[in-house]
Amino acid sequence: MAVFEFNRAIVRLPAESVVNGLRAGDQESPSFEGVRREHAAYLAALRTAGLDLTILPPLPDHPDSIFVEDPALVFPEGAILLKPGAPTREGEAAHLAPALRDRFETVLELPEGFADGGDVLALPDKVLIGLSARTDATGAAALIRLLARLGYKGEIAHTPPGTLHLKTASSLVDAETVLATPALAATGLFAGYRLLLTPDGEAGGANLLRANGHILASSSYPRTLDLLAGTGTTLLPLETDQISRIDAGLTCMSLRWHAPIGR
Ligand code: CIR
Repeated sequence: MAVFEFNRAIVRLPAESVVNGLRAGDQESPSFEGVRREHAAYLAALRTAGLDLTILPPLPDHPDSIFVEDPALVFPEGAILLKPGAPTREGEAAHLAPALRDRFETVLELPEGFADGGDVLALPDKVLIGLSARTDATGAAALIRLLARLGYKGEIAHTPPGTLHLKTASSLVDAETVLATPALAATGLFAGYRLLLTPDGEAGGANLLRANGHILASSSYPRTLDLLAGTGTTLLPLETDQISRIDAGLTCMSLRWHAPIGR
């Protein structure tokens, strides 16, 4: 499966309420201007990587709604509306549904349980689904059945305690290589893949976005950027200081897929 060749993405502009976004710790809130600046740079980087963007309007009643990756999954074969595991994010999938139905002939819906898109890592040979505080076993099992309808093999993964999402701690770098935190890599999850480990103190750098020949990566983790310099991709370092205050990284702000020419 082609997992980082994309020509389309859906994103959503931040509302001012983004400053109240969920966070597991007691970090200071981001500023709206700061989030807007980081988000704008992110959209520019997606365009640089060759993606055509659909930009949805802000949703003031949903502070975390810029993180469109969590309420849905998209593949060339179809989309899946999920049930985010945080109660305050429950309404977000319904707001994404019209844009997905316009763009995909097949839009499936998770029938039971909870699953966040941030827990779903598509690898070339399978789709990993991390169990977390947001994704439960019922949701993961239901998701595996839906993935099979789209032609994908889903597999459950166990994420270390305290990890928000599977993709907080791991990312696909190329068809054979995964970047992961040492704690997640130690679970043996990525057997068969070449592993790059985030350096000490840089676990936050594990979330990056490979898109075509580009990698969008956080500029807060210089040694992780050094590791990626040898990957033959064009690095696009982005500031994440503001969004990281509400536990967000670079994958979560877009839904990306490869659409056939003309669609
Ligand atoms: C949340 O806790 O749901 C948001 N503040 C951050 C979501 C980040 N999503 C992601 O990494 N996929």
